Formats: sequence, structure tokens, C-alpha cells
Amino acid sequence: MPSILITGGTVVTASEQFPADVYLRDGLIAQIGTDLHIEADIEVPADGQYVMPGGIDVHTHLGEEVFNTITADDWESGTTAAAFGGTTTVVDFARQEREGMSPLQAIERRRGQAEPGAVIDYGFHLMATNLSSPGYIEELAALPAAGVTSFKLLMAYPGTMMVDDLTIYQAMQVAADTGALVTLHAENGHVIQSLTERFGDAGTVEEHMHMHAHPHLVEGEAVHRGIALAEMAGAGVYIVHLSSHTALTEVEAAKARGQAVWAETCPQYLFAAYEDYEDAGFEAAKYICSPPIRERANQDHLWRGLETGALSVFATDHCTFRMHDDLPDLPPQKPMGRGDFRRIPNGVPGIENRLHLLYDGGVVAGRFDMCRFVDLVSTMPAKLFGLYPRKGGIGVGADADIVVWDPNAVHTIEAATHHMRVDYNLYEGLEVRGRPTTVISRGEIIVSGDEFHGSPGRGQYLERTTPWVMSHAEAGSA
Ligand code: DUC
Ligand code: ZN
Ligand code: ZN
Repeated sequence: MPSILITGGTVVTASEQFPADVYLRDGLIAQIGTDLHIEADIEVPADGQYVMPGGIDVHTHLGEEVFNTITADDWESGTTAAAFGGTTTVVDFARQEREGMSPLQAIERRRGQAEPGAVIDYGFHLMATNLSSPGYIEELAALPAAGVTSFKLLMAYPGTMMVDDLTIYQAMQVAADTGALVTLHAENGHVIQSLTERFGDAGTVEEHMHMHAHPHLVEGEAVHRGIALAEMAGAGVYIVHLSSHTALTEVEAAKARGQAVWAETCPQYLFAAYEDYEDAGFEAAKYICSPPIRERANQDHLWRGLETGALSVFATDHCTFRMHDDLPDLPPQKPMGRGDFRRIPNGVPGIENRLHLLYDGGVVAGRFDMCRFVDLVSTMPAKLFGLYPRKGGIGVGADADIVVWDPNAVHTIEAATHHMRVDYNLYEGLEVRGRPTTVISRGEIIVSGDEFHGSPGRGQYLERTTPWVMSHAEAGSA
């Protein structure tokens, strides 16, 4: 593998930024220092640019069979798009089928699905749907030592992915014993089901009504319950895709009590709003995801959460479905639910634009600095999900996953030029400042400007350690 010397840039980590050259050899960061005079095979000039750890997106759904279809982005297209956006690692999900599939079998099946296509490194949260069959709890307890150190449980989607409180509590007990982290999709699935039935009876199931079937209290209640269950089990808990002021308040209260609680939010909750699709007819299907994209008034609160540390991670919940059924290899997508939100597959794209959006909306807008940006998109995800310090920082001996970031490049986000396999972009026409110019994964340049140099299958499966935060950080801090 050719060695690389990145020269003249400003290195940025979650805690500091300083001018330095960075030398990469054998896939690792070998040296960091000013004016390194090393003969490297490749020189990457980074004058006027930042040199930051590769992005880590800990919430993606690639090549997943869900909502009676399959996501438009498979492992190859999704991880290629991720790379173009400066993300060099994803943590996706291995869903356990309810019947006849153990936790370990779920992981093995998912590895087989991801391996041929993945361009960047990847791991899985075990998405547990059944822990009551004999031996399953024991298998779950063995997963952290085998490198699967986070479990996902859903409090929504009754009949398919939702689990009851006992299952959540049992998973949290396992997590408390093993050092793993439980992550929760926190929405009260029964209330959503009841509201959805009521709208069905009334004949008011137009696309935008999806949000009304998922009111903010449905999220707030589930976040409250999840945090309480974690406290009773003596476990930490991580709330995925937090979308509302109500839910944020629950997280803030738990953190103020000193509980080990963390939460992520996603671009769709900061850069899109209910007002954008309320009157949009079928176009509203572009926005349908769960929890829903809410009224714009929530956005300021979520931004404040990112600034204060109440929100620790910026992930995407990237889960794509096309607006047109025009690709022969894909089963029906969003058009399944034309005029009826109950049949619209839930999910929005984001994997490629995560860093663009947060840098522009956070750093350029003056809400927080570059270190906080790096923390939200790379370092905290690595610390929470057992990848740090191998990933998520710039340190000697770490994987050479690096993004050279031009803070001044301006571009317009548009479906015509994005690399996601979805025929729309939720942020179409938005002009953003800041983008990667070079993306390096384990010492290989995989993106250079608009050119792609990666290849499917080069991504490696990551066995993760137990979360760094559990032993190193106070729950109340970011
Ligand atoms: N929400 C979505 O919108 N898509 C995937 C699953 C989820 O919880
Ligand atoms: Zn979810
Ligand atoms: Zn999700």
C-alpha cells in the first residue's frame, strides 16, 4: 500500500486543532508533526484545509428488507455515497427475525449481506426482536465479547419489530452485565397504532397525516420509559433519532440527574420541517420517516441540544426508498403509499450529506466550533460504539481514516449529482459551504475530488470493544 503524506493542513480532533503534517503508512497513522520531511509515495497538499478523522455514521439501513420492500441503497451504493460525503465507517443493523433466528444467526446473516458490497468499514448493532426463546439471552450476553457491543430495540412497529418492556429490561440487564450499550427507537407503538386506525376509520390517511399519527408525546413517553427502564436495570441507554423538544427535555432531565443517557439526532430533524410537506400531496412521501419530521419550532431546541451536549451524536437513519418505481431490480417503493401514509415505507436519505449539512448549519452558522463538529460526526460515535481510539480520532497507531475538508468550497446539494441510489434529495437546492476534497480509508485514498477510487468489498467488518464512554466519561458530559 503506498504511503501518504498530508501536508500543510490543520489537524482537528474533538478537543484541539493545530497545524501539522500527517504521515500514513500500512493503513495506519504513523506520524503527526510540523514540517515532516518524509519521502512518501503520495503527497496530499492540504493547505487551507482541515485534516479530520473520517466520519462515523452509527445509524444506517443499507440493503435492508423492511416495510414490504427493500431499501434503494444497497451496501455498495450506500457506502460509496457515504465515502463521497466524508464518512469512512458505518454501524448498521443486523435484524433478528422474530421466529427461528437467534441473535448470533442474525449477525452472521448480515455479515454475509454486507461483505461483497461494502466500500468502507462497517459493524452492526444487533436488532433484537425476540429474547424469549431458550438460549437467546445467553447468546446475547456472549455477543459483546464477540465484538457486537450494542443492541437496538424498538418500542414501535407492533407485530414486526416492536418488543415489550420485559424484553427491553432483559436486554438492558445483559448490557449492564457485559458493558454493552442498549439503543432505543423510542416511540409508543401502541398509541401510534391506535391513532393510525382512527385516521383509517375517518378516511384521513393522506401522506402528511403520518406526522399526526406520531405526535411528540408518543416519543416523549417512550424516551421517559426507556430511561426509567435503564435506570432500573443499572444500564446506560442511547436514544436514536431524537426528533422533538419533548423528547430532548427527557434526555436533559436524565443527564442532569447523572444518568448514563445519550442521544443522537439526524439531519432531517434540523434541515426539514412539517411545514415543508404539509400541503405537498404525494411529494410529502419524500419526508415520511419515523419519528416524523416535525414542526419547525423543534429545530432550535435540537440545535441547542447539539451545542450543549444534551445530544451527543449526529447520525442519519439513512433508509432510502425511491419516489418512482423505475428500477427493475427494486420492488415497489414510496409509490406503494400514494394517498395512504400507512403504506409508505418509512425512511429518508442522508448518508452522503451528513457532514455537509452539519458543517454548514453548525460551524459556518457560528453555532459551534470545528472540534464540536468532529466530536458529533466522528469521535463520540466512536467512543459510544466501541471503535475509539482505533477510529474517531487522529492519533499515532489509529486507522488512517481521514478526511481532508475544504472549509470554503461551496456546492449545491442535488439528486442529479449525488451518489445515493435514490431519485430525490431531501435537501435539493440547498447551497452549503464545506466539503471533503480527499477521503482516506485505512490508508487508501477512496475519494479524490469528484473521483471515486474505492471498490466494493474492500470495507472490513469491525469487531467493536465495549463503549469507551462507560469507563472514561461522566454520563452528564457530552
Ligand atoms: N424509521 C425510519 O424512518 N426508517 C427506518 C426505521 C425507522 O425507525
Ligand atoms: Zn428507528
Ligand atoms: Zn433506523
